[in-house]
Amino acid sequence: MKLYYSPGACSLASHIVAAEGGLALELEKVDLKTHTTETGEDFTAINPKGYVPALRLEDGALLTENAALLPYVGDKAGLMPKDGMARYRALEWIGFISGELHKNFAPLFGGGDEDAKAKAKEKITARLKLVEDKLTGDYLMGDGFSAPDAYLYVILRWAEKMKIDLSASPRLVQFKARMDKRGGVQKALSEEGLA
Ligand SMILES: N[C@@H](CCC(=O)N[C@@H](CS)C(=O)NCC(=O)O)C(=O)O
Repeated sequence: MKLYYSPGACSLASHIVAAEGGLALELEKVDLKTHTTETGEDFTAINPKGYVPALRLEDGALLTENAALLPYVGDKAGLMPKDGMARYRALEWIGFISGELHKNFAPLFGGGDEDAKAKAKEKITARLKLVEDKLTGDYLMGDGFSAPDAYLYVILRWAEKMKIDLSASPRLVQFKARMDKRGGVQKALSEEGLA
């Protein structure tokens, strides 16, 4: 499998899951400004959506969208609940993180005006508090790490970078510190040149 990624972007989540599961993963960095990959390919010819993550599968097909990659890589890594209600809960987390957290960073990363940025920060803070209230174990699905945790971790890295106030969410702060120490997280960060 080959992951098209940009350092620290949402593609880091699937990268972490693969690293945590010990999966062999080829990496190709994408410059999101020029839409060129590190081997000089036109990324829009590879993925017409123009954004990461994109995963080249063993059969040559391309899979996109965090909501598809995280369960896919998670299943291969044994880090996604296989069936029953737990699987739907994990998908519920991935959907929430994608639609309600990730998307709200757009004004902060995309050069929105000050008002839009302040509103986005307010929304993200409130939605992270919802996660805080549900986080009763060490990880989103309880005591063990699973694929949605990697996505939440990426969001918390962004929140830190954007100086989003997490004082009302101490369990999330502890979760981030717990994730920072995991071997797969450190491996993925180092492979992306972030540690
Ligand atoms: N709907 C996509 C969104 C992915 C996304 O927002 N990717 C960002 C990096 S975190 C990106 O590549 N942005 C560059 C662009 O949109 O041109 C998904 O969930 O996979």
